[in-house]
Amino acid sequence: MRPDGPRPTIIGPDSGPEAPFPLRMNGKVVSGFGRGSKDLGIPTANLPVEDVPWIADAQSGVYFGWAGIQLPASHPSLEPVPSDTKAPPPNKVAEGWRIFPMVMSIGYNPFYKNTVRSAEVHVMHKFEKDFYGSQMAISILGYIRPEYDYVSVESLIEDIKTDIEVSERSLARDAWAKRREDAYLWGEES
Ligand code: ADP
Ligand code: RBF
Ligand code: MG
Repeated sequence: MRPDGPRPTIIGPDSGPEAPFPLRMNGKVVSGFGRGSKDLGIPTANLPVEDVPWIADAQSGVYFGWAGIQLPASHPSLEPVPSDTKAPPPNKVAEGWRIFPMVMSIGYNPFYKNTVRSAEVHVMHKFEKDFYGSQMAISILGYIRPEYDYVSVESLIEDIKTDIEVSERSLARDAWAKRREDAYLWGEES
């Protein structure tokens, strides 16, 4: 159960992410349990975990970092980006790649008692439409907290909203913001 008391408001040192981060994974967005948007009002893009070498050893919990998504040419959220944008570079922007801050959970959703480990990413951006099947690449830069069971769905939602704020604040620092220039985020293997 979630412990009482205040939570840290920022994660990690100002100098930037520390080992074992960044942890990276990519894949095509798949269907999840169908309750992120319905129960919580917080959609999560689920990624397959089968081929991620580090995932079995990763601590279950809430993480944050940057996400690259390749949106299809028909996607209504595919706004033009300024031509001097470095991340992604112009040729990758033309291929539909965009970068956003993200917060995610890796684990078993103890509130819902899942039996399989999942990796699900909430992207801090308002999308006009789903992007199931899109290629997504993420760079995880820090660990926020363990996953808890909660007394109510409202208290789970409240903690996720705090996770979003903590992530945005943490990523806003220069050494953390710079990590959006990681080529892994626009589909280049590393
Ligand atoms: P599922 O259980 O299938 O994962 P969700 O209710 O969690 O369903 O919704 C997730 C889907 O919503 C994602 O796969 C994606 O296509 C879409 N989506 C829309 N906005 C977002 C967002 N900001 N972050 C993550 N996914 C989003
Ligand atoms: N589920 C839990 O059972 N306990 C948690 O502490 C928890 N924290 C989460 C934090 C974030 C930032 C996100 C995006 C999800 C979290 N979830 C947690 C998962 C949530 O239950 C799940 O996204 C929905 O059930 C949809 O699959
Ligand atoms: Mg989901």
